[in-house]
Amino acid sequence: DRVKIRTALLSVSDKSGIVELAQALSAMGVRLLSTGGTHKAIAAAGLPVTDVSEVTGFPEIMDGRVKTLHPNVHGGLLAIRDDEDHVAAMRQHGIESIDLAVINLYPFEEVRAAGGDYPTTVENIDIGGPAMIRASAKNHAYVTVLTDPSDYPALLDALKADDCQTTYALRQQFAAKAFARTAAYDAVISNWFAEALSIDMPQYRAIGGSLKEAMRYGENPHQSAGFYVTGDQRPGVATATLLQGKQLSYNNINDTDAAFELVAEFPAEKGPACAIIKHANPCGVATGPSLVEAYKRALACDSTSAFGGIIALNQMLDAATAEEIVKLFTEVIIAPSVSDEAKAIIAAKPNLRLLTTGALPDPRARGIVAKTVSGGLLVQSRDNVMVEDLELKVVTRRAPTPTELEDMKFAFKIAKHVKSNAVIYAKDGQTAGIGAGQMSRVDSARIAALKAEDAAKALGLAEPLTKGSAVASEAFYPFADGLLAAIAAGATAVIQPGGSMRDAEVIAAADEHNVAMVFTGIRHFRH
Ligand code: 93A
Repeated sequence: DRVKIRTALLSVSDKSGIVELAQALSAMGVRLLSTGGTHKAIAAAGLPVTDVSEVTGFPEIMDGRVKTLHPNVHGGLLAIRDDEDHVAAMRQHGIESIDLAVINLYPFEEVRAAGGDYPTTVENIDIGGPAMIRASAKNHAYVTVLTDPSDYPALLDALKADDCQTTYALRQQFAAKAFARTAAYDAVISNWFAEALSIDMPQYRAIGGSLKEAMRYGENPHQSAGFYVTGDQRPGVATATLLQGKQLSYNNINDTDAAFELVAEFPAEKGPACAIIKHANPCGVATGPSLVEAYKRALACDSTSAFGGIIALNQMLDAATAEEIVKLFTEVIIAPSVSDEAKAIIAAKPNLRLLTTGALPDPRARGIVAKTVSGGLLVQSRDNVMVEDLELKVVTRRAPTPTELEDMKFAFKIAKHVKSNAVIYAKDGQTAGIGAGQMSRVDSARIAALKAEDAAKALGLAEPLTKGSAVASEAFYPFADGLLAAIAAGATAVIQPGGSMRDAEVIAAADEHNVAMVFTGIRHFRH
């Protein structure tokens, strides 16, 4: 199963390590073939290298669009070395075997991330590179394919240890990596089209991305994990800059995403907002006259759970807010930006991860979300509905007051980001209690009320903030019991999708308690 490397084709956009690799291969007697730029780099180091156009008998044409797309290259990569017909074809057409292909692709991902214009981005779709990678990987019985400069040392170690030969196992491993690379590359191209054309239909987009980083572990230490980026330029955890602190863990990334997507529901120009997240659910969300007030009000909702949480801010982290945040143990802060003063304050907590994104993502943007199921992926368009865009229908005798209406909308925005069943009490732009992830809506209502009572005790308030609050339910009340639990906690206004068989019963219960209720017509399941 061992194959001796006699001829290698090197064609790389990322030229890091290529000269050193070429040098080592050359020293072992390997004949080097190479494309224009790579050839130049290797030849400049004084190494013997043959231009691939000598192999093809064809110059590179069309600005390099066609340089390696030729039977002499692909025949050399694809030939089955011990098949009589293949060998005869090679002899007849003067095709020579290529045993090693070292290829990395046009930097489509980088050009896209840098905001390259449409024609530049298109020009960076590599055609010949993936073709050679796939040909080599298919023919891994004979051919070794390298697609990642970080694998060069491993290859050289193997060659040096074994008379310039690779084992089948190693070639298989590199082939697997090669197909992962070309699949990821094409997925990113597909994602780019989807974004450029505002497409979220699955039939027009491949699901996937390229590996940004392998993490030390997943949700639990015994699970392995990786962070794949789709290349979407949406400001958020995938494109953020880590200003300080350790690499984010799997759970950090998940929670930080939840936090930032939630706070993005509050545009900066409408005033400061803060969301604190634990285990992908908010434990407090608030707006405020200043950012520090918004933070304090968010924290007040459930300061116990906020310990070790993730904080998302909808505007620049300032010094006053930073001073408050460092008083409590926090895992991650994510914000569009940070002032120099605030940065210095956060620096006193070197383990606190600080991420900046440059901007807030657009909550109305199209996009997709996916989750795995056994043997498959479930994909859907993202929930990009905002309560401001909905026609709210008053269904009770009493209409909400303007203040109640504001609190209703605030609570419903948050309900969208809370695991079902979600019940959120809110008052004056501050969550009073959040009930998340219960199998029964009544339990979520009760838990949220209990949380509000605890908060009132902690804050020394005479009564919980649920008194006179608005309550949001992310899906309809199937029975009046969930609503009655909210009313018992002191809610005077209710926002919910409506659409239950028993809507009439639920409305009657609200009317009986002089509670104002609106239907949104839209639900926000989050399972
Ligand atoms: O333009 S291509 O799609 N057509 C080709 O025939 C081709 N052959 C290699 N791109 C092609 N390549 C790519 O060129 C490789 O994948 C590599 O990224 C790059 C190396 O070019 P150079 O050696 O000229 O820097």
